[in-house]
Amino acid sequence: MRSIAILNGPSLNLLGEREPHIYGTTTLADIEQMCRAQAERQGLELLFFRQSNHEGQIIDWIQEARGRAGGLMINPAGFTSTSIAILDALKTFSGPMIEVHLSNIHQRESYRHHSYISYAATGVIMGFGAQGYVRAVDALAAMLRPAVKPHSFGDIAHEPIE
Ligand code: DHK
Repeated sequence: MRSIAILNGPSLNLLGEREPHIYGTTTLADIEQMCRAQAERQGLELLFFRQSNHEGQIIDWIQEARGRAGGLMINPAGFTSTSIAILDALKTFSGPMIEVHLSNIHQRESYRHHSYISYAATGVIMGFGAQGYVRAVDALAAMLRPAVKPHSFGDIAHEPIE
């Protein structure tokens, strides 16, 4: 399935005004536009881009993504270090999954260093600000690309170099 879903956790609706020295000045609406543009460039359908301050709502959306989206991106925000419930929901999603953080959580307070989400995530992108979301779209696109069988197209680029 060449489709992805993107979820955002608590207080990310305030991006742009919330601690801009840490999270930058790009708003969540800007990030959504960046992700939509990148998904289109990558030939991916962006099923939904959503944000909630409520743990149960995020879990419901993860369950909605099951069977509909091929890949998932999540910035769990403050739920990163607390939510076994979100981890359990993510474990029911079988496709590639990228955990994104705007900031480098390992440079910050020690209580932010542990991520329950990482137990389920295929990979983690952190510290690149809004660009991290765009790079995560690229990573999902690469993982959702149909595998190319070497030499199957008779394409010179696939010929072995002797
Ligand atoms: C966002 C938050 O809201 C924090 O709770 C996390 C994450 C870091 C981010 O960098 O995107 O600790």
